[in-house]
Amino acid sequence: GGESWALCLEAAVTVARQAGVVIREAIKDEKQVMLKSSVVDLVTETDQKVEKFIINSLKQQFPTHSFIGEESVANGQGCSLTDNPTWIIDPVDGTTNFVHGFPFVAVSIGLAVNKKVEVGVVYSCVADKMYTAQKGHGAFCNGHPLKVSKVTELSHSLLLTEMGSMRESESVAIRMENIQNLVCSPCHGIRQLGSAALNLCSVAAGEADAYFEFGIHCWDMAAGALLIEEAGGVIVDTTGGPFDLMSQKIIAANCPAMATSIADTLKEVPVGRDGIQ
Ligand code: LIP
Repeated sequence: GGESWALCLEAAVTVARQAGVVIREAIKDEKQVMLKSSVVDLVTETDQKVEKFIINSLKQQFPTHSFIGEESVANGQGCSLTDNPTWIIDPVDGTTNFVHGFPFVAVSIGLAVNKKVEVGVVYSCVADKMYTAQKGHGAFCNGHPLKVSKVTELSHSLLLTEMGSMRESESVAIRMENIQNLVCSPCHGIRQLGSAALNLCSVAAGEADAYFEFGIHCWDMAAGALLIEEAGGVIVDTTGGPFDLMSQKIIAANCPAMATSIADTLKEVPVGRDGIQ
């Protein structure tokens, strides 16, 4: 029931803050960079160490729960979302930023129950901003309530997106075309800051009006998607249809009209599906 998810929120905040301290210290140091799916898909010892720390800590408190962690999945562990309470964890969202010392990095922790996200925590480590949400209880940053912006016209919007780490020229070409069409639509501007989780927090906070991306993963968006909804925004698929956490794509917007305008403009980039080997 609601009571126990509040305890989970508390546990997630505590562990995210502890993880954030480690990341905030390590961002100043020399990093050993390793590669995952491509030469621009990076991982460091910090990602792996922090993920182990988060999972061990939550497992101790919630031994019956399931876990999906970005680096565990990269190491061959499962990524299947069942109805069992499942923690969906990105230890360092914005690993490329982390490697370069660009200060937009976050810990993202979501808890899905019956495949619906009940708890979401995103900790922006360098800025020391703790974003929290529990389904039905609102979204907050350092305890202050969040509210999406009131802009309804694409022509008045500030948008966020990312190129991601899929660099096959066909897929990059569609991404560039999407950006071109939105810029020419026109919109006020498009930004790419390198952290999907923090992009979602910015839309939840009303600092940007929408965010879209093709090629992200459930751990990048689980927590942030709840923050958007609890701040009064909407999450849909890039086609404008219902959002699917495992679909590797998302439009997060301040209002349905904004989401529709973006969906109508976007051309689909072929992506895979989380949870399929
Ligand atoms: C990354 C994101 C980045 C996005 C990528 C990727 P990671 O997460 O935050 O902004 O474009 O799709 O998922 O690998 O740094 O945790």
